[in-house]
Amino acid sequence: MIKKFILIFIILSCSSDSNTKRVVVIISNMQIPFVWIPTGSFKMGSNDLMAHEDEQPVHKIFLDGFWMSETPVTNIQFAAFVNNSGYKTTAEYAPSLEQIMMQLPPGTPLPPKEMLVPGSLTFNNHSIPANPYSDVNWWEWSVNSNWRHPYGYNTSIKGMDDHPVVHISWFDALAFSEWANMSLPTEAQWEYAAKIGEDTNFREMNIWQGIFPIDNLGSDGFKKTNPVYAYKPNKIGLYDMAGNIWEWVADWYRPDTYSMNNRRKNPIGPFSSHDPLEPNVPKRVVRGGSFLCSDQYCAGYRSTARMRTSPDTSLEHTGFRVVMNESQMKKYIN
Ligand SMILES: [Ca+2]
Repeated sequence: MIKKFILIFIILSCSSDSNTKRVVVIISNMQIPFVWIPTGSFKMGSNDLMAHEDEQPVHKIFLDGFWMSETPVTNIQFAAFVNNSGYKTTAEYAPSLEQIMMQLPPGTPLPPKEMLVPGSLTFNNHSIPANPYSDVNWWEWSVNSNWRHPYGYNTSIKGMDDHPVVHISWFDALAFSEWANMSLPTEAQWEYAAKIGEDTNFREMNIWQGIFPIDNLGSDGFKKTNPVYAYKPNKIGLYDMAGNIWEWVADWYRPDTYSMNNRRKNPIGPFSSHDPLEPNVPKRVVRGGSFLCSDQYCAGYRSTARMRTSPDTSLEHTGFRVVMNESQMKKYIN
């Protein structure tokens, strides 16, 4: 598997003041920088005023050290994967009627034919302010939108090599990570990396300013995604752990995950999903918030905030990053 790659392992930096270890792995002539997240423990979840019930109870977790990609996977990195493997993303296939109906409550009328074509979900500006109890839907089915064409077939990612890849389903993220002999972070790994590096620059991130979802003021410099090195890293050297895009993690979503047994060390999450709001739809967790998160609405950029999405859903604000344990990294060294 690994032999198909051109492998080079470079240690770029090892800063004595921050103890940050950073390496760059090259796969198929594409670079992925990684940061070492040291073995340790942390308190997962939050009792803050803004915390939701699914962020509780706060509980102590022990994690073995791991390598985490310094940034979300970018367009140029994902392109290397696609060019090497011929992989087609979920959004590039027409969904079957069966796939759609599986996710809808029994008795739902058949969807119109225009739904059964390749496409993805894009954000649609609205004229009605949102609140957590509103049923305003700001997502629309965008025919022929996918990671190469984020807003329909006539749009492209030209000039966006260093933006995070989006319109990525959980299956797409998993396919990339398996191709590269890497993994998706567990939810615990993701939160640990976010908290251990939680920084003084908390407000320096790409989220939504203005009334959501009406006025996207872009006063942080970006109305959509940002290049992954546009903002400062957190204290451990990771970029975009808050804002920019939601990031898939490996775990199934359940609101009561933190009350489950066997969460003391290296937890991998529940074995199945349950979302009380959509019990027919299995969902995986996404973390980190996106350029669509506002202070008034989701505040999903908080390091403990949890969101969930069906694994075959792709959206213009969702991508991923990857991790490796020590043995996975050793395969690149040897
Ligand atoms: Ca913004």
